Amino acid sequence: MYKKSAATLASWVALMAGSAGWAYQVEDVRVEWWTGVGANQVLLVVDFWRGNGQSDSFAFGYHFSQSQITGFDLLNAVQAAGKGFSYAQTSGFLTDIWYVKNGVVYHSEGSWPASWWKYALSSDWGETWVDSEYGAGMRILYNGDTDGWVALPGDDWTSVPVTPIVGDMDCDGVVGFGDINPFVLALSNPAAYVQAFPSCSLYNADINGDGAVDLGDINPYVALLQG
Ligand SMILES: [Ca+2]
Ligand SMILES: [Ca+2]
Repeated sequence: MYKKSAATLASWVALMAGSAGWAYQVEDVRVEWWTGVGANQVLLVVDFWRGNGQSDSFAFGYHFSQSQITGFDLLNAVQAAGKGFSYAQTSGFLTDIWYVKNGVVYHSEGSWPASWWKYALSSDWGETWVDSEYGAGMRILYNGDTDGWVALPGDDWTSVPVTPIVGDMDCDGVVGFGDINPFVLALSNPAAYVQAFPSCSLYNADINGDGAVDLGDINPYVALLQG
């Protein structure tokens, strides 16, 4: 069954080979869940770092109706959703972020000078970042903006958050031919996948976004490659 699926996927990807100019759309990002109501949408990307791959990066979506929000408004809204995300701050400086998913607790503490949370801003859904020049209370987000937090060692001033991408199974930042075999491996033998791609996230194979990686993700993956 897996071989057949892989062959089907390969044929779809062959069709799309040659298409160039891949730029992140909001649909490309593996968003844990959305909260809020309104026509405007922004993303919060949290990278717990551990080598800066996708394995411990998560994105959260927020809908709102007001014209603008602050970085802290976004953090508070995602925390208020009560779905496993929480953070702590002292005097306006973010110190800790936690995320609990499927019983696994992701947590990083910024404890200067050993470690710190960098605040980065994006206007292309987390494909490219600029370091924020101000704190989350002064940062203003509009529809289409993305905020990112990445936990860094104290001597790292340059790394930026890694945005988790749906279907990017070799975590090179794009979805393409090279992702098919890792996708099949992730479904058929998750432990072997994690061992082979330690900096990647098994959850990138959760194409239908139901929290599980299983056979139900095959058809959505074909559709994703097709689209
Ligand atoms: Ca890829
Ligand atoms: Ca799934």
